[in-house]
Amino acid sequence: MGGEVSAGISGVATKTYGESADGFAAGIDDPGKATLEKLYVGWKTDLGGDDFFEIVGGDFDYEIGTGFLIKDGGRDGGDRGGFYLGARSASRSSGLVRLQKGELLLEGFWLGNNPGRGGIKAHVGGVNAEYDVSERASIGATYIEVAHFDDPVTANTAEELKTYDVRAAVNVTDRFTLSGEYALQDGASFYEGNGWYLQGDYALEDLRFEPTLTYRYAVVTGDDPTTPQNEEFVPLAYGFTDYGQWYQGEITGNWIFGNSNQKTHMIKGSATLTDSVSVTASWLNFTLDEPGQIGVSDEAFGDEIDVFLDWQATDRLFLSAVAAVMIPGDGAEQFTGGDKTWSHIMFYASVAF
Ligand SMILES: [Ca+2]
Ligand SMILES: [Ca+2]
Repeated sequence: MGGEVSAGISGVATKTYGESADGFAAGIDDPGKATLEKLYVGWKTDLGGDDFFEIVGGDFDYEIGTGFLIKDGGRDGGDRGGFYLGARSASRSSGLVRLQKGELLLEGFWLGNNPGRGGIKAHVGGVNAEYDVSERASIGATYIEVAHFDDPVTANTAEELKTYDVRAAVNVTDRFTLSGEYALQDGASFYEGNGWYLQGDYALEDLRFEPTLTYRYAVVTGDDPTTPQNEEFVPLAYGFTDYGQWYQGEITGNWIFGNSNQKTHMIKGSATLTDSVSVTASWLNFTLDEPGQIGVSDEAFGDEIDVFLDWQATDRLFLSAVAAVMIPGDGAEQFTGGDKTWSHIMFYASVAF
């Protein structure tokens, strides 16, 4: 049986000047670090048509679906700096087997995280299946089990955390796509979290600027402090696959919430102004699922408005500008003890070479 061998290596160096805003580098001035990112070998064999079998081992990128559960295995920020850039995503000491047979994709994975200083190393194992029901509909299901922690205290319960996930996407019409996902967690007679979302996308492709409108409602549960079980959704290794997904809100998603204890409405519009310039604007409304988890009584957390302008200036130069405001609700005011509107303006440049 013939096959094709692949291999890759890459590194990441980041530095934040002054104090890091992520709050995980307290006491460290100018945090920064160079780390190995990808280092893998793989083998893939063609099984005819679009079918293949593939095996990969080492440190590599892996994502499932929209990145709601698994996308980013690499810790950014803390002693490494560069929190917002999120340059690290590869998992460590990992393995993947993948079989595409007709409309069915089957994957088995063993993934290790890449924690920063003081972080805990863990592995998860699981299986993922995706199936194209028709040209217009696809379904997926994933099982993930936390398998190994290097920290005995955390391992005590966390090694029994199990996540069961199902998802589907349907092109209801040529313009309208409905998608959703539901993840249930249990294990150790302790975990009782769940996370889900339902999203509709409406593409006005025949209009000028080809605008797309999106509405999404997402729930990731919080812990009720009056019960011994942990009802908080454990967000695993979610990552960025689009604006608001899965950093929900530039301010709220990056700096406040880690994809748990929130119920979020999002309305998002995006448009392609020219071949190289696009604009995206979103409004997000946040409600706490369990205000008691963060010691407040009001569930209203706030509203956020984000505007993104992206410009592929040349083949190699990509520029982006972000403006965001977060208007805190009563719950956020109780949590922070302040009532000021938070704002954030950011410019981003990336050069590919
Ligand atoms: Ca990362
Ligand atoms: Ca509880």
